[in-house]
Amino acid sequence: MNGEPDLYIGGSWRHAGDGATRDIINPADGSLAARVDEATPHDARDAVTAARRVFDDGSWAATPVAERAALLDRVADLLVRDREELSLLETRDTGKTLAESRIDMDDITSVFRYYARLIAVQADRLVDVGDPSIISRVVREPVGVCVLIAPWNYPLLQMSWKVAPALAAGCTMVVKPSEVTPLSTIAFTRLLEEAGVPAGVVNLVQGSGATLGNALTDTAEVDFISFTGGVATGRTIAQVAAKHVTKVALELGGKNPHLVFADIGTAAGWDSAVDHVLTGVFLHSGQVCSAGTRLIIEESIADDFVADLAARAAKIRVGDGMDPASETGPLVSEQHRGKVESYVALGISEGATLVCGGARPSDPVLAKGSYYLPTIFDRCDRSMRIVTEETFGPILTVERFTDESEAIRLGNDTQYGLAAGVRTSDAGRGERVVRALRHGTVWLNDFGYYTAAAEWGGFGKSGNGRELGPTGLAEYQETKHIWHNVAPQKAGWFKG
Ligand code: TXE
Repeated sequence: MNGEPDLYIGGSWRHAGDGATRDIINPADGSLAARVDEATPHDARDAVTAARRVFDDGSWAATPVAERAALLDRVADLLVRDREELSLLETRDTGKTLAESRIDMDDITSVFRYYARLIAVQADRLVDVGDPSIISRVVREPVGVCVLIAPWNYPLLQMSWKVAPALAAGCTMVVKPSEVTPLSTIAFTRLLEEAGVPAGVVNLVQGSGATLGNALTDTAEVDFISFTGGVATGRTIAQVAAKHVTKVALELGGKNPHLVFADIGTAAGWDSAVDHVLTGVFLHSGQVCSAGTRLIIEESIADDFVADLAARAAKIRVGDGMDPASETGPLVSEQHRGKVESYVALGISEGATLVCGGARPSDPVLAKGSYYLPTIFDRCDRSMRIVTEETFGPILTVERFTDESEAIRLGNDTQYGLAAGVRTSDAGRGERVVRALRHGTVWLNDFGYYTAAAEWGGFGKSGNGRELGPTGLAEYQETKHIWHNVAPQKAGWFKG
């Protein structure tokens, strides 16, 4: 970063093989946030080979779990120490508010602590085969060399969901952050080195996915690819991986419904529902894979609810994430703002009713950044691409229903299935609806929360595999059944 080497391969820091660099832009004002090394495919292949070599020598996988757990705890301690520095980098790189970056860092710390605890207590499973001379047990072993590819919306958070269980399991890995937002991952890799991660266990390359993708994925040296990003890239990675029958886990975003029933009841219930719908979609300017971008609301309350939402949305303070007064920051890049603007134009042309937003902020102070106003489209339906496609921006669409079954049908009528929210004061209805929704996470009378101990991932085109929780560790492990006969006899099948 800024002259220091940024690629970490086989335990050494180095510049890109061809000396290339990339300018990282601060989306809050278009300024240069940092200049970083841009890896070549050759660098990426070196990183994979380094990870392979270290995995194959067996020493890391053979490290006692107590030592690996202690290492994860040391990483967590250093994350606490460097919380502010990492948060500032994350905000400068992504544009998200500093308050959000600090929450990210706390969450990352808890992910490392969680996997330190989980790996320390994970036990082999004994299987009773009904024969006292047979010891049958199922053990867990590291899956091998992992390629971990993260996106730009939660750069270090998404990466930590992969790195922590991979380290806990005893894997080696190549880490590739998004080329748009590599800064926190570079700093984090230095932190891993300081914590004592052995050379070659974690290798870092950054650069364009299109350029490095094949070197990282089209190879038999890799055992597992964990990817978070867009559907198109996920599909490409899965296709390339299939050539080598490489295991793949994909988290590919969502188009997440938030179902609001008329029985939300009291004034407090109403205010809480408005507040959660608002936060669920406009936090981080909608650049959240689980953002509640589709409000699906009971017809009888829709007009009043949308009016309240629009009034609140218009008051959201959009601004530089470094300014404590800002409630949400810019979009991650000019290019991404262009995509969001094209979706707004599409929504208008498709006949949706623009209720608020639909423009850049007029404040001249924000003119140099990639800002966009919270935007609501009412009177939407499933024929509109604005309702079916992930815009990944601050855009809420509103659809209306008249009964519970229609609400469920609309909530499930998506190619994705990452997350959904339900608001009702009727507990029975709440339980019925959450069970009927085909999404990886469903919040009932809440929205957006997660914990390191519970699985995260999607149904449908939101991907496959799970992160976090025990399953998030199992992804990085192979199971092996060991059948040990302590009193061998003849097999006795062939008589000759
Ligand atoms: O993501 P990409 P993009 C969605 C969101 C967004 C869209 C596209 O809708 O508008 O995806 O975003 C690396 N082989 N999400 O284009 O390309 C790339 O370098 C290997 C949802 O920015 O999927 C980066 O590190 N890697 C999402 C990572 O893939 C490749 C979060 C993600 O980039 C590659 C972000 C290749 N061929 C966007 N091509 C979520 N699930 O939360 C690219 N990459």
